[in-house]
Amino acid sequence: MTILAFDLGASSGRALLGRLQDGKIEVEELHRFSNDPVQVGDRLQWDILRLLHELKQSLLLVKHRGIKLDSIAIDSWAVDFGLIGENGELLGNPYHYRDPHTNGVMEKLREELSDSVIFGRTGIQFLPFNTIYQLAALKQAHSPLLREAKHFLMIPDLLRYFLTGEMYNEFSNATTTQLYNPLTGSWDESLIHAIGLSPELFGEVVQPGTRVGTLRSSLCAELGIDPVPVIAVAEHDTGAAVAAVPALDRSFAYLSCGTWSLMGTEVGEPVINELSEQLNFTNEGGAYGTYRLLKNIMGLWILQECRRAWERAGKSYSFPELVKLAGEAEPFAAFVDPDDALFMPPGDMPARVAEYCKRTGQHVQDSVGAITRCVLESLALKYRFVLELTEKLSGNRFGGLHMVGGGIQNQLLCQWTANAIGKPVWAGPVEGSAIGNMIVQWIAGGKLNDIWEARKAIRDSFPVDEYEPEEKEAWERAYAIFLRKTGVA
Ligand code: ADP
Ligand code: LRH
Repeated sequence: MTILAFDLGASSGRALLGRLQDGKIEVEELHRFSNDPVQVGDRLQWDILRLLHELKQSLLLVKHRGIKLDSIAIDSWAVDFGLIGENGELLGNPYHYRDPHTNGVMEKLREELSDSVIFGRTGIQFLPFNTIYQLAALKQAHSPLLREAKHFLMIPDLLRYFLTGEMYNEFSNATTTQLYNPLTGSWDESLIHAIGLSPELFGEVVQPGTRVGTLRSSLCAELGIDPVPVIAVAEHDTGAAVAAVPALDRSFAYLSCGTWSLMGTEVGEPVINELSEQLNFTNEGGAYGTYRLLKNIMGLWILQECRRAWERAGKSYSFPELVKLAGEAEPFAAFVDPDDALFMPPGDMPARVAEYCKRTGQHVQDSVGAITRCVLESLALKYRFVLELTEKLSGNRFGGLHMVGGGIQNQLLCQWTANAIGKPVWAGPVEGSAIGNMIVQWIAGGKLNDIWEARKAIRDSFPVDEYEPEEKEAWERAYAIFLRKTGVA
């Protein structure tokens, strides 16, 4: 009984095999590949066909191993999409959410429609790259894509369509568009009209756990494989990651730590009120009637871009090397607000960190260790800030923080997070999204009863590393300086 999870993050994709026996989960990494966006002239786009190629390579690896699959599912980063034309073909490469074509679009639409209308109808935080602003940007630019488009598919919907030939919009990802109304349980036609589009573009929304097709016969013939059922899971990677948090308590705080840091708590229904709007929290849909009351924090993207900048300058560092250098650098020398707009687009991130510090009357040394330390300490301190907001908004006090995702391999960041929040951090599993993808496949296949049984199985199957807070006073003082220097409030 083997299943396959494709988990596509903004920095890398992976195919993992999963097996479940006697309440224990075993995962095996079958294939890992980088996910490299491509700059084409002024546009930043995803190389979607390469991703499809990597999915096919994974299916071939399964075949060569002689493994019979029970089901397959895909999850990926949110908000991005492809448009399908009349003849069923993809129109153009999907834009990357960091493409600058959305610059200024959110601000304009917020003015026209008002925040309380947009947030009240969707419960989704204002982020400049939300799908609604990407589509509005295309509309304003009179994009020929929109003139020809017949179907709107989010990235996993699109790849799933390539694999099965069937088109569905999966719920967890649909909510991240800021065009889905969780109160009516359907696409919000008034918002769709407000950006000048037709609701017909948007298809049937299916819940995580729905069987949405089988590998199409042409693909099976091309690869020489048997048809396999394809399941729609919580196809938003953050939804999948939170489903995999091995919490014992029903009220828990999490940090999904990868390219982005997504921090919040799980709730039974969307929290749409003045405070959540004012704090710009989001209510993303999850599996089995759950919502993620959370906030995006810029995350390890900043470090990924620093690493790329150093690489362009001819100096290559692995993440463990960067962590080591950060550990040797001077503590609390300078702080940035990771969520400053300066850090959103790709570019020379070390220079931007230095620019931010200069602008706020600080100085960061021009060394790899100093810059990495500044970024990681600032992230840990921002986590404290957002955790406190989560407590305020949810009315819960959390005994600690669950961390999942690739970023937990950075043990220094886990320890500094524990230090900053003054509470224990429970780190694991690393492959949260892929495991969350798998448990929905198993629940759909009747192998697990529900998400709580699944969370117990995860807890019993994967190590969780505990980090106790240290150097509390030094971090308390650092937090006060962080707030003062960055103006985070
Ligand atoms: P995404 O799914 O968004 O592509 P991941 O969950 O794979 O991201 O996490 C990627 C991040 O994890 C990297 O940007 C890096 O900061 C961190 N990371 C990965 N491997 C290591 C490692 N060996 N040591 C420290 N940090 C790591
Ligand atoms: C994390 C993530 C996050 C979104 C962003 C676009 O991979 O899905 O939840 O906000 O990518």
